[in-house]
Amino acid sequence: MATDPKPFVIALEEHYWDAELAAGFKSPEVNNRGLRPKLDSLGELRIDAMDEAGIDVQVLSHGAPATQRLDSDSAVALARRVNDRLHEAVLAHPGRFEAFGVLPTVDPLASADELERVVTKHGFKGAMVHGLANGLFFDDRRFWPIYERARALDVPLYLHPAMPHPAVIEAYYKEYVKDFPSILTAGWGFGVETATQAIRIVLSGVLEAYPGVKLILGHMGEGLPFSLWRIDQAMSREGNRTTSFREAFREHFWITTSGNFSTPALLCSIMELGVERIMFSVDWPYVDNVPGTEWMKTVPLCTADKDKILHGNARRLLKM
Ligand code: GRE
Ligand code: ZN
Repeated sequence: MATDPKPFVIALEEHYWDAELAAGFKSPEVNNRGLRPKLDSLGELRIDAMDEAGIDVQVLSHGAPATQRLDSDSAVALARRVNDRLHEAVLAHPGRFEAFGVLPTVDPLASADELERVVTKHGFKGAMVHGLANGLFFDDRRFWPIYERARALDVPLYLHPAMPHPAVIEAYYKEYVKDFPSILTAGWGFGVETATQAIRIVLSGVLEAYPGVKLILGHMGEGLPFSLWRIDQAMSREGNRTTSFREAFREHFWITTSGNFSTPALLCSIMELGVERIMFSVDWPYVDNVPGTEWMKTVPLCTADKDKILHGNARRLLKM
């Protein structure tokens, strides 16, 4: 019996660490799990792990918090160096890597210019921002020039989580951090804060100001597809400004499967957003590649829909 040919696979939440930028990072998760060699690799180790799982292309992005906790003027020059080195890695492995850049969000206008530089000069596919930018949610008006430029360039901004705000850790999580450190990250804290970030962006008016803005959420939309009906219904109740949350979310957001290989969550997301809005990703090296591509073989979708998720939607959104 003929077996299906291996599908072409693009994954777009795949992290690395730049040695200079990451020199100041403290990540118990990376240390405890021995992830550093994988994060450091932009060559053989990484490509072997892609090949083992049948992943053809990784769209590379820096690991959290990337450049979102830099608070001095030197952030602009550092972000440029990080992006230039990433560009070298992409050039060194033709066909295997693409890139999302880092932005020095402490300076929003310089961030807009850096986005334009990496897209037009380096061929980057957009940029990723990680969690709160020095304590500010990304809907803050100071960041709107970044949305304006992303729209002008027609590239997406990927909203990735980072360590939650210290006041949130103190109020919500601290008793559990010692025994369950992942409550702060992939276990819960990351998703709640990033979903909040997305909700605030929809409510802020930035999407009406720049109607073509395209945003990506990882982790199967950080729970928002499951909650979309309820958020939309509640935001439409008397006393709220008139808005269609659901419509705005469906128009501006794409989601990836990074770190969330759940068939029920995928089917819910398809029902809420449509299969065109969902793109395969792993979240390597925080999550292993093989369980991701093996999971996709089991999802109850036709080949045409799987192909959209595995490569077609990414090709269209990222113009690959
Ligand atoms: C992730 O990208 O998923 C991630 C981090 C940092 C810690 C844990 C984690 O970037 O899952
Ligand atoms: Zn990630």
